[in-house]
Amino acid sequence: MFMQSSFTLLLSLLVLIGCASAVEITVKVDELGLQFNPQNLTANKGDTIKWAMVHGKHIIQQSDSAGSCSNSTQANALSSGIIEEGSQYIYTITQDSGKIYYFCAYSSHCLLGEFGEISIGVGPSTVTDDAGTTNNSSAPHSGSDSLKGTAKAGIGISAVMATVIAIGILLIG
Ligand SMILES: [Cu+2]
Repeated sequence: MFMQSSFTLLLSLLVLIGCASAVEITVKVDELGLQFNPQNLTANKGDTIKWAMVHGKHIIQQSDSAGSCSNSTQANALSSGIIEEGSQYIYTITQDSGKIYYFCAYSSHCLLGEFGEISIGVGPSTVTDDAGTTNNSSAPHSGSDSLKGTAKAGIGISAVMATVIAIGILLIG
């Protein structure tokens, strides 16, 4: 009886981890100048992207190509309207794959380098902390930001799995 319920508990935990994989990814806007940090990130369906306006006001606007400062021609293109300093814009990824290119449509921000892109369904989601800090704050422009974040996510999931398996073995044993 005890063994059976322990095993059920273990299975439930494993299922729970599998389902609870959607994450929130924080992009800091205009923290170190007119740019998104991280600029390039990896996400998966169900994840939420949270753009946090650190300084100034900005508009998150989808485009149709990398680095473009022109609005996307898609009917349902992502478009935040003006988001004030200290506020956030949250968007949930609804597609399984592909890319979302975006830029800041406020004033001439995009021409000054404020654009970014989201790659969907190509690997683990980029990991950021609550404040949106990546592990590589000394090089916010570099593409290695998202790589480090991705590696961290993999280690995090492995650690959780190992812990659950260890608890399961203890309960069953
Ligand atoms: Cu802007």
